[in-house]
Amino acid sequence: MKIHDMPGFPNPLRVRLVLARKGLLDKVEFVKVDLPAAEHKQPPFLAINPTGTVPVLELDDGTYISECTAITEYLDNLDGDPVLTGRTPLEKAMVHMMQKRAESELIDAIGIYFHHATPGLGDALRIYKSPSWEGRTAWGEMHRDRAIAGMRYFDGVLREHPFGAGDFFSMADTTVLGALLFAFYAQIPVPDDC
Ligand code: GTS
Repeated sequence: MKIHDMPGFPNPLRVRLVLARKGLLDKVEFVKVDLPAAEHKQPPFLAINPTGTVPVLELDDGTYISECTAITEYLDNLDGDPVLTGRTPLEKAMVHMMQKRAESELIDAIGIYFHHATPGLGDALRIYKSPSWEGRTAWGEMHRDRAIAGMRYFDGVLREHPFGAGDFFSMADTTVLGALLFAFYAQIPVPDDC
């Protein structure tokens, strides 16, 4: 298997955490995609993932799987022991729900802020993002507040439970951790009281 990604970036981290948890790190080859140079927006990469994002999992039969959640489900079920996506119907539902909350209220909100209210990844990507970041778009700024609200939400969750979806480390936690790395990059500090 190959993972097309950029080391040290937040969404790639989500899948690298899964690979580590599943003991699969030595089963994959990492292929670096140069995001600041907009390699992921060029035709060769768009042919493997039309949404132009990393990470992408490439299987030995030539199948490409994008979206961290889909990659996680595939990797988690490979050995018939799905520890990250839940074993029972209730666990699966809780992981799905909390992962989605972590995605929309944290990592996606931070991404919108980073790409639309800050210089983001630089000039090569400008045409794919907000044209007026110098004005720090209100839409982008709004998502900073949304991300902070998301941090407060997960702070409350983690005061009640050891992990994001209950009492075991799951895909919801990989999304929260990726989001916190992204928040660090984007300079959105976690509130002191969290
Ligand atoms: N929903 C996607 C997933 O789950 O894989 C999000 C993937 C994503 O946004 N990846 C970022 C990307 O490729 C990389 S990261 O910086 O967020 O880690 N962004 C490229 C772009 O131009 O938006």
